[in-house]
Amino acid sequence: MNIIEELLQKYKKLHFSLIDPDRQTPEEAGRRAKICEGYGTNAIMVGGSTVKDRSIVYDTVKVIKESVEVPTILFPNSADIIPENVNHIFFLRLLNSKEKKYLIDEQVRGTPIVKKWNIEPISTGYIVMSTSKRPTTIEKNVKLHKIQINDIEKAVEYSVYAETLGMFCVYLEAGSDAERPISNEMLQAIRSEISLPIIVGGGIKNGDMTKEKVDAGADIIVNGTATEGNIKIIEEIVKKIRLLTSSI
Ligand code: 1GP
Repeated sequence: MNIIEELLQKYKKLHFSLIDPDRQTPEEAGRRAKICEGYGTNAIMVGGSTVKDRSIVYDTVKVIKESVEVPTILFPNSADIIPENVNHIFFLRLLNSKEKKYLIDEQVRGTPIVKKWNIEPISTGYIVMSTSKRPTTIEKNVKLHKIQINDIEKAVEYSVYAETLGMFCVYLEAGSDAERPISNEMLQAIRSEISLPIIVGGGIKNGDMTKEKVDAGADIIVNGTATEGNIKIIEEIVKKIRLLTSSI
């Protein structure tokens, strides 16, 4: 069992807090991770679309691991930032990327590093949705086969592809600080076609949105922006997830 299977078995639905090493000192990252852990988050993800400096990632992972007991999982944007001190990595393939780099090249470069340091890879079909007028950072940085908010069939196709390929989970990404998260209709359609764990992130701003996504089929909710600002939202969101899980 990988770390996410273990957590899902124990808690049924999960919350992950994403910390971008570029946005604060490692000490501050550790402090924020500890607050999120206090609210009941199940794992700390470390990563961001722009971080390039591997040593910052190393230091951030180090302080977070010293600060919290929940697992720390790397959420990389390239093979260059994989540090040897992380125990788990989202081994991502950005399925709707037009760039070979995000489909295979970074993964091939990352494999020997992951092997050498014995980092647990979590094979993830990463699907980036375009839900909002204002393009998100990832939409600006990667050439995508666009999946608009109503392109339900396309989103289902990519998700079923991930399952067919034998990936462990799909991560449905609306982009950091998206104006809107992925739609409930799209999520329900994907849920009805695949049995993989579904991670949903981007633009989830409160408990009500969280309930909608969990009801529509999400297994894991990710918050990033909230860790940098109104961190209290994470308390509300985790409480909602726990409440929903208690009735499963
Ligand atoms: C981004 O899905 C994450 O990769 C989190 O998004 O910053 O909108 O919470 P937010």
